[in-house]
Amino acid sequence: MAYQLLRFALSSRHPEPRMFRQPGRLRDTYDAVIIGAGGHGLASAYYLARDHGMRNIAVLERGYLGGGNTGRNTTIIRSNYLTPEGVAFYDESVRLWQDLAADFDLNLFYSNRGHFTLAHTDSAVRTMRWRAEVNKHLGVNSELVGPEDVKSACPQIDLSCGGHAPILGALYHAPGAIARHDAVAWGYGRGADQRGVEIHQQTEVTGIDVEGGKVKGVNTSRGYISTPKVLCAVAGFTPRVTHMVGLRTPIFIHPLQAMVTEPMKPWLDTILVSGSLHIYVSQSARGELVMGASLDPYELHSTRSTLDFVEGLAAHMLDMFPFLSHARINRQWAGMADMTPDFAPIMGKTPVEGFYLDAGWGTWGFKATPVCGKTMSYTVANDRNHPLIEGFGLARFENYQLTGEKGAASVGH
Ligand code: PYC
Repeated sequence: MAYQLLRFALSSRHPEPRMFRQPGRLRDTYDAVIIGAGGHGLASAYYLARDHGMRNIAVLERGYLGGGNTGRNTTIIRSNYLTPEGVAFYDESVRLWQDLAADFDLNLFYSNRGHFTLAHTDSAVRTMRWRAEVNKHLGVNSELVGPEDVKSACPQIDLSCGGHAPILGALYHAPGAIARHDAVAWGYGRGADQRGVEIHQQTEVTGIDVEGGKVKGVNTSRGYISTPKVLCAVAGFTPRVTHMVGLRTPIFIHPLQAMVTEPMKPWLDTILVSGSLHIYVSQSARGELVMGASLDPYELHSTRSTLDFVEGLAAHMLDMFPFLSHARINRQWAGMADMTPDFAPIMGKTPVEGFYLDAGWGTWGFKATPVCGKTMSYTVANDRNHPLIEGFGLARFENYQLTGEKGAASVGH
């Protein structure tokens, strides 16, 4: 049996269909170029083709599809934000997430878990109450709950957190979910490809041609392309691309690390977040505990991992779950987060005609993948900002009209 299986696997008579084509040569001209084949870039390409009939599009990726922050995050999906703009935007994303597997005909392992943001201080309880009220006002299912509700959802937790950070309450957000992150990029990539979009991996954008304040084309490691529209969706690399068109943004890049344990039997049904202990954790379909913490506290363009991070996060995990003291860490990794001063993204049109930004995704970008695709495709196709992204324009930093979401970041950064 094993031999037959091996023969079948190695035989060229039953080739596995590829998820997407590998287009050959770059064309000389496209109606739009998207820089970045991560979730956001591919989702924008997918909806441009599906909803706006724009198919002559190239997605250019310096590395490989989904190899940036799309494949490096901890897959949390939620809409329990603090500002009305944020709540409406992420709520639409949660709605889109729920139909995505059917749209793609691909299992995304979307799993609705419920999401607890733990409060260990009186002021954290106040913030959770505030978020719950804003959420409820906008029709989003969030409520302030007590420590006993946390214990009943997660009996393994030590509510005293080692005696030094007792849990006083939590913001409970029933729609909180997780999904398989790579599959999201594959689903959008395949859907875009089937509609005629070309995805060119290993193709670096080296410059953007702007004349008279308008985009004319892009220089790439494989030649020049003429195009009137360029969408920049390159989380972690945004300043390098905006520099090419002479735009300044207030984005700073910080590494964000994560790690997983060895697989274990399912025991953690919910998503738990603790701002004071700097932890977010869920258990994946494979049984691994997927964990992250705060940003590294320095600016750095690097995806290297550190022992410091494992030690700090493991110590805080043991405050909550002492029984994990023998759990082994299987992998750790890092991504690069585009941090903005108000912890909200930067989206939409820019002062350079034909240059659109989907940036500033800090530590909150994965959950927004579908709604970014929807709103950025609308914005690029119509050359008009989608109403849901009005609060996220670049000009807000000059007009002092910030969209302050720091209180809704998963942990204190
Ligand atoms: O904003 O939900 C979030 C998040 C999870 C991990 C990092 N940020």
